[in-house]
Amino acid sequence: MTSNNPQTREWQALSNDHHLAPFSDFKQLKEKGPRIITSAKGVYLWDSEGNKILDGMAGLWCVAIGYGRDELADAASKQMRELPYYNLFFQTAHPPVLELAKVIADVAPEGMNHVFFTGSGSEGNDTMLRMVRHYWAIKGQPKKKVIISRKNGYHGSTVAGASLGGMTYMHEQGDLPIPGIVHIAQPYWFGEGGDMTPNEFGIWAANQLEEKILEVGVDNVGAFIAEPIQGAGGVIIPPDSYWPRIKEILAKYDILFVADEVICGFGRTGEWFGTDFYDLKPHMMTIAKGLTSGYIPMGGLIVHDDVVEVLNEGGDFNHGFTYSGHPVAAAVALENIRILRDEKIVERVRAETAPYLQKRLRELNDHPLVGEVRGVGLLGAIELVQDKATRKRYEGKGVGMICRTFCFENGLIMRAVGDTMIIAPPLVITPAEIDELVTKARKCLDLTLSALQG
Ligand code: PXG
Repeated sequence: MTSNNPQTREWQALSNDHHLAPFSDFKQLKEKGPRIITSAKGVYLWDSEGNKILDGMAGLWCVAIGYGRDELADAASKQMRELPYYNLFFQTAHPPVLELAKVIADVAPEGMNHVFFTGSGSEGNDTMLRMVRHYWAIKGQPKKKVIISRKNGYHGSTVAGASLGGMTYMHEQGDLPIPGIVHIAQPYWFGEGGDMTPNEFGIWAANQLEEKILEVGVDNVGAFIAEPIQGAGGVIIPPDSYWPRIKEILAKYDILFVADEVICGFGRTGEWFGTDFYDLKPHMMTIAKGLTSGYIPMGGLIVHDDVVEVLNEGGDFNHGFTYSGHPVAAAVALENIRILRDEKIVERVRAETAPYLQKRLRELNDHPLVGEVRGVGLLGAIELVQDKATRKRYEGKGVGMICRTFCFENGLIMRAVGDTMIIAPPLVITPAEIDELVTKARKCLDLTLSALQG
């Protein structure tokens, strides 16, 4: 992005000279220069050029209560003055982390009453891997080490997180996955369902779990991890048949089920957790993002009482981070959850804004470029295709990136995962703002189609 604004150019020069950005082509970013986001309020961002942009991605799926809530800033400032830091190692604790653990247990599904805090979702999943293996070792089954995960799932960017994730382009860098992590097919009917109906494909995809358990040997399998709805993989909503069949398989074999709730958690589906939405019964749930609305980094692992009972017999769990349960992050999370509850934001998503967004988004089905619109809660995906009937893509054209660029230029952040456009706006988005989002999305689809034809 070339700019005539000297301030923008100065920041871009700093980026060139000193900054290495996540998930970026460093050289290409130097040539283009990053867009500089300078402020935000509600569902809107402003960049250093003065553009106002509707943030259809809630930052990176995290800003649940919207930008600019003073209450969170005040909670952080108060906690920083009172107790800016203390650790939870060596048998100490502090009030905010204890109060937060209780509040999370209040909103979490039944039996999910204990929380191990981390600094991020990736660290939450690293914690999960070590805790699962520790759990089975305590139970006298130390061979149950293997974690089954899914292709194109996302579980973070640490060594364990990226290994658990099923992103091949991440595995290619750094010899991943690490041993003891295996992947099965994802329930992505639109992309991989072939001639099967969605429900036939859902059963097929779920059965891959059973096949993998039998192939690895149930005595070697510790856990299955999955996002209730894959986020970074492209807002993959499983066919209706998928989760019920997975539940049957999980009930049949003696393994743990870990729900990665980093995106679905804290209201995204219109329920507090994705596991509530699909009525799943996890043993552990990874959380982050919506826990603090992204105002400050924090993640964790919610653990079921049955698992904790076993862990209680295992002596020291030799694991933890300097910033596990950081008091300032805990104070911010407490205030964030207070707002979610007091303002009935999750209820509003369920009753009002999710049905409205889903209805309005589906109007885009009539667009010539659109092969499918799907969504749940405040999650949505729009598949861009050359041929609706056969679900054939525009090969090699980078249609998703073309559309994403038009969105940016027209004041809307909508992400592209390949040729799938995805949205996950702040949970406080209003019906009028949803209208604006859909109007802008349609305009950008039109511009993309014209660019392809021109
Ligand atoms: N699990 C899930 C389901 C996630 O979406 C993580 C774990 C890792 O969380 P941390 O806090 O360590 O980043 C995530 C993170 C994308 C994108 O491209 C998504 C995430 C992170 C970065 C990029 O959509 N999700």
